[in-house]
Amino acid sequence: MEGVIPIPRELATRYRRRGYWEDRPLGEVFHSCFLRFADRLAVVDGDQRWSFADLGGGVERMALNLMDLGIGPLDRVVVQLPNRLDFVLLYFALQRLGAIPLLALPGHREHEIAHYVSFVGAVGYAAPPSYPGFDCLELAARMVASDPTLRLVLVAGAAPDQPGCVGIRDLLVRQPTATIDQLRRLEVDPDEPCVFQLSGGTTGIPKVIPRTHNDYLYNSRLIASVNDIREGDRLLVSAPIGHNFPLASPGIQGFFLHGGTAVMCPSPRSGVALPLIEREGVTHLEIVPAMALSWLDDGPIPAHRLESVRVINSGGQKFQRETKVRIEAAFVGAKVQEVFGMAEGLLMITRLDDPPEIRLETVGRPICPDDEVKLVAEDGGEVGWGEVGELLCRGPYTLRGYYRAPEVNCRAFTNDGFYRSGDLLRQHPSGNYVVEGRKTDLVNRGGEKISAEEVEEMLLTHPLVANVACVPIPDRILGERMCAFVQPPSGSAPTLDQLTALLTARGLARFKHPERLVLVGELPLSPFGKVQKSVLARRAAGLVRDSKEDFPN
Ligand code: J2J
Repeated sequence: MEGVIPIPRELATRYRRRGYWEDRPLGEVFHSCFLRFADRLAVVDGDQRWSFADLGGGVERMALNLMDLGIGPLDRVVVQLPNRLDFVLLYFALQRLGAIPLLALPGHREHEIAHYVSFVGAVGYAAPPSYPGFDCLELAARMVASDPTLRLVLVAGAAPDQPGCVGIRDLLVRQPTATIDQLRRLEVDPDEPCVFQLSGGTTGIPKVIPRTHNDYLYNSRLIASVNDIREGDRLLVSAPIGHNFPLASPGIQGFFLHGGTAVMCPSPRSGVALPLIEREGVTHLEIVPAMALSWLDDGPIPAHRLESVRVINSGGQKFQRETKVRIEAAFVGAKVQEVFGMAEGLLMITRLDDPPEIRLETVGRPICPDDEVKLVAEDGGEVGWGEVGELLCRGPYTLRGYYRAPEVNCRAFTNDGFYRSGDLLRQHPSGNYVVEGRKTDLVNRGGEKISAEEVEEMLLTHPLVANVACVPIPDRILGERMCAFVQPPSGSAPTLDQLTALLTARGLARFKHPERLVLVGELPLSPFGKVQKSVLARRAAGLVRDSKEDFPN
């Protein structure tokens, strides 16, 4: 596909020879899975309980109806659905067709959605009628009117009377005219992208990550194989389902490959998640540290019967050892298994049989023997054993370039195709890795990455902002929030509310808004005239300590 950089032939041959790449489209593999585990429970969503037979039937019917609507291989559909059964049905139906879902987040707003729709040339947009404070259908109507490529709006629940709108559930009841034979004859190339993930990138709006059928299936198969998934196991899907972690690492893909059940959790809050774990006998959690911290904060976790939980996968953000110990004490019998992952590909994970100290202190090690990992210094040379360096990686499920982003790719990849992660790691004496920090200019808010540059660009358009630099400010629960250091023009200064109003009017996702404003006469500059963000980050950290400020969650 134009705009996608393939893995070079020699490496591809090696990955095939070693059996990593199966050359089967994802839709076909999961179709077999649904048949194989037909009588097991696949999805729990509130009162709805779907077996794999139900799911397989639903996915097939939906795929046929989408075919009637003209969706086929390589068509892009921007999917912005919550953690509900509709997502699962639509995702696997699109896979069956070889179409490419771009997985947006429920928190995204017009700025992000409109960009992704036009950037990838989407033919469809799937969303609920609205999210709090955001009318998805109104945006859809405007996008359909202005974008000749976008022609289909797939709405969770019943279809409203609006041009181009179809209810996702209607696709289960309509009688399709396309046939299963036609579906089977669709040519889906497993080297093509099966999904577009979004980067936690640092340059402007997050970049689009093409993951191929071959690499994405391998990703899920391999990480599921070290996740102790047994017959009857159940995964709580509590982070936004489109994220690489709950979708594929191992996520619902990894669980379905083993006939396990996905329990849809509509909110990560303890009041929702803990009763659901108890009711459904959940065995595996996938959480970001902020979730663990807020559950511990909310009160006595042992008030719930949670002994069904065996594995707590945590990723997305640095997880303090002490919090791991506290969460293991609250979930008696469960082990924290840390995942260091990225939508770009590489996965490291601690092994459940690693000695406890190693499991608690490190983020694990890569999952594939052909994951090539280097830690490098500023000059590009590898650092000595045990020293901190930037993580570079390539391998059978790591991208070689962002979609249609040649300039960014020149910076984000080495000439020999290693992805520069921006993460600073060191190797632990055990051989596992430890995360020490990052080089990149982003804020990690409860696992959600926010590009400082994207927000700064927008803030600079405010008349009361002469210059601005956004940096992380530490937060007890979320890890980090965004703090904007603003240099106003002489004589007047903006308030945080005024800046928030601008960002809201520009349609920027709410989770990206700075939550703290510091006015400065001048931003600190390096001798080369670059804003010294490290100085500002230290000041921001100092502000928290001085005021003992505790942000509301
Ligand atoms: C510290 N930082 C971490 C960890 C990711 C599984 C788990 C997480 C993600 C994810 C994912 C970290 N400790 N354990 O896709 O499949 C930070 C690093 C990394 C960035 C990637 C998965 N685990 N990180 O978080 O694409 O900085 O993926 O480069 O959202 O999160 O972010 P993202």
